[in-house]
Amino acid sequence: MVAEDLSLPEPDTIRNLCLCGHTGGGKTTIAERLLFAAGEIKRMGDVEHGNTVCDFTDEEQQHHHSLQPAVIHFDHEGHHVNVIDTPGMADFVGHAIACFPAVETVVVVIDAVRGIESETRRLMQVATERNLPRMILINKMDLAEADLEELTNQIREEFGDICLPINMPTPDRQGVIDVFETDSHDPTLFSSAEDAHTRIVEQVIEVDDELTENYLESGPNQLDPGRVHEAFEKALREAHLVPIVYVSAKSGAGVDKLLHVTASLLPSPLEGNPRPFVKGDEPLHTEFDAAKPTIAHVFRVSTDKHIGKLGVFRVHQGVVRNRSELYMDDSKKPLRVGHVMRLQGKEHVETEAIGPGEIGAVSKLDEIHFDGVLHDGATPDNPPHLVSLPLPKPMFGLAIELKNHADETKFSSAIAKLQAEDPCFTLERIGATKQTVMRGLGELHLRVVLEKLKALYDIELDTSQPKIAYRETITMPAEGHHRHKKQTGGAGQFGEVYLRVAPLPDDHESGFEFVNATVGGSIPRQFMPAIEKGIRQVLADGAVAGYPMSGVRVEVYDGKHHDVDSKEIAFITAGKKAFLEAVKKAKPILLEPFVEVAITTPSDFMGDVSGDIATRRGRVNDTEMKGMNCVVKAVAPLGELQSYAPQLRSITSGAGSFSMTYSHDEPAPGDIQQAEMAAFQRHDDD
Ligand SMILES: Nc1nc2c(ncn2[C@@H]2O[C@H](COP(=O)(O)OP(=O)(O)OP(=O)(O)O)[C@@H](O)[C@H]2O)c(=O)[nH]1
Ligand SMILES: [Mg+2]
Repeated sequence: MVAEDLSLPEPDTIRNLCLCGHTGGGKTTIAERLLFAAGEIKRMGDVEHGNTVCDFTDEEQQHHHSLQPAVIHFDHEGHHVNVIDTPGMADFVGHAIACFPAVETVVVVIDAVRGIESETRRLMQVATERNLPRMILINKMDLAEADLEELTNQIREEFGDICLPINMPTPDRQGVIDVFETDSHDPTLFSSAEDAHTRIVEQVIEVDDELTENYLESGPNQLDPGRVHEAFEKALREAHLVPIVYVSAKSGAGVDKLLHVTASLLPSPLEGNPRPFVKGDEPLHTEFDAAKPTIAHVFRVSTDKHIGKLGVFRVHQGVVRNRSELYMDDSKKPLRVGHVMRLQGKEHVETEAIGPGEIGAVSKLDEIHFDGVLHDGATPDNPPHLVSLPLPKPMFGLAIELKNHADETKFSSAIAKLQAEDPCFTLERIGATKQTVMRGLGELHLRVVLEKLKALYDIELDTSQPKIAYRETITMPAEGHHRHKKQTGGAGQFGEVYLRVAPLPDDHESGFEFVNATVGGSIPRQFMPAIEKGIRQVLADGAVAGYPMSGVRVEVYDGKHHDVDSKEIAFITAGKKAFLEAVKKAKPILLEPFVEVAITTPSDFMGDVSGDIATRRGRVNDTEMKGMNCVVKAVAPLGELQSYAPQLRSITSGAGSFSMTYSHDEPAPGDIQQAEMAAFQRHDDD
């Protein structure tokens, strides 16, 4: 009833897909082509001219790349289709992954000439981990140099035999022939339509025992088409099938079939895998029913030049209505939802409501934030929540300082906005190095942040390479002692502590253990927290080089107190100094962070890339050949990779890319340790 009042699309007619994949594959051009084919735009823009629907920000038009997700929608064959065009560059891949909870199907776009690339692998894997049906779209089939047969084989080799063409390119590359719904005998560019048909039908029916039996008994022509269709959805849901389609966004070849596959075969919200919502500790099963309470997940927040903050959400249950009141997570006060809209790139079309299964946006709600849930009951203790899935951890850092210190307040509010928009961007003050450090996924990521700060907020920053965040630890057991005695006028201060320190194993959970091993009340129990506090101050500020210390077990085994003069402050000082003495005898060292890096490069540059990694104190563990490319996997110190992006570009003529994640800590080189400790000593003596 409600749905009819508001003329919302029925959930079974909705299709939500996310276009993702390595940069340059043509995602934005595909989105443009789909809008054109569906009659939403009269002329196709292109990325080079910066006039596409999806790459609408100044920064995107300047860089000729998508830097943030854009949502578009259109109707086709009676279906309402939402498509999210995501950025493919490794620096912005967090934005792409953040959109996954909003869709039923992840469409991984592969460039027909460049083939499988690093982000292709990463996105295929993340979609699998998140239990999302996948489709592979091979784009640029128009290019004569594209070996479509070889690429199809490589895809099957790398991602498994579950990857099967659902249509086949014609010999002239001007179109495609459906091979799933029809048993065509038309000529194809490679293999044959008959073979492709048999293979995909046999793969699909494997998920349905009865269909398989019928097939074995009476052959393919006796299968009930409705059941085969159901089996297709099941095969997608169970990751038993990843259909491959061939398209040229440029010439339009294969686009009609892509639209048909989207409307008739890809899962609707009702057919997709359910998203993992919870309420408290209980799983929450959402239903795509307009009459049920609202549950909408905010998967993106952006700032629009004209309308301010925009929250983009996917409705998982109920309806988000204009002029209604909704709650955000555990808020106690309702939010007034004033402007509900559908998005078409930068265009916002105001609408009465966004129904179950759909994607929409709200503006002018300051409280809205990334990964939050809009719902319609005040349940501050027990709000519905979507189980958050990990996004890439930002490791690339830049130390920053304001050019103009009067911008301080403006800067904090601008940073808060940028952080709300970008889940992979952080800003932290590092006590050990006394620096403020921005972190992102790569050099370009942070460059775009700096551009935005300048363009939108008129803030300029000086940047430098961040100092490395070393860590202190000890390497052998030792003992320390301190007697703190002070007599100033009236009451004095007295506390005496004997303690032992010992290294903890690397994988110790918190990296610190404090044990009271005193006997006979030499130090009354109530002073133990004071001793621990003194030790923790040293752990935070560093003992030998000014970096945080961890990996230490401390055992206080003896001491003395004084009935009148023993106070908390006396034991804080005694604990601190006894610990410092012990640490200095326990062969302290500095550890530095190591990262695992995966570098994708054309094979010609493999030797140069590996050689360069060795000069950065890195170790190559593995090299894998993938067609014309290879992936070099290595472990290297983070500090040596701080300016790796431009370096790799110059070694590989711009074709190399890399990603990195934290691995472990290792002792820093001896000369660095000595220099850091000497510098700290001087500073400490001042
Ligand atoms: N020949 C040919 N070129 C294409 C096709 N599709 C896209 N291109 C070109 O490929 C380049 C990259 O296209 P985009 O649409 O920006 O690629 P993208 O995947 O959105 O890239 P990112 O936003 O960086 O992730 C542009 O120069 C397009 O004109 C195609 O089907 N054939
Ligand atoms: Mg793009």
